[in-house]
Amino acid sequence: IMSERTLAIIKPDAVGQHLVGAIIQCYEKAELIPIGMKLMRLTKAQAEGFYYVHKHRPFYDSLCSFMSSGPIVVLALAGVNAIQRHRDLMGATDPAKAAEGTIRKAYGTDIEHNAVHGSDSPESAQFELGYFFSALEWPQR
Ligand code: IDP
Ligand code: MG
Repeated sequence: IMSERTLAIIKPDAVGQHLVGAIIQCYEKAELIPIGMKLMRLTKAQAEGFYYVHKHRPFYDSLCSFMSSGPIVVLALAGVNAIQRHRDLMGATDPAKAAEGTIRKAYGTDIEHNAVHGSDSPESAQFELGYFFSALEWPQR
């Protein structure tokens, strides 16, 4: 499979615990190379727009409050098979069920406060990258 792009978010729990550097190091060690990166704080409406696919889930309101509760770091990562390899590196949604060596196992707190987000398919990666990055922001490299 060719090099592809995926969207990663270092969530407010992890930024608040000063884990930004440690988590970016995990991406780089896994050859998931940052090609876009920004620190920002979402409004609740912006979080709701990002997670609209979960609109009917019971955890949607709580999730969107959490995601707008503090700063996040949003990254575009590039690499071979980046979407699936990033999901594998993140680990299971619930940190208690995540495998040893994954980011959520190391840095997640609970099923909501689980340190990181990652696109789960080419379709979601396209939507999510476009939600945060404009075409003009990609470096030529
Ligand atoms: P994912 O992040 O592993 O793809 P999703 O099912 O897409 O998991 O859920 C999106 C986010 O919603 C999760 O990362 C987590 O923060 C939160 N979440 C998922 N399931 C629950 C739950 O059962 N209770 C509370 N929060 C949840
Ligand atoms: Mg998901």
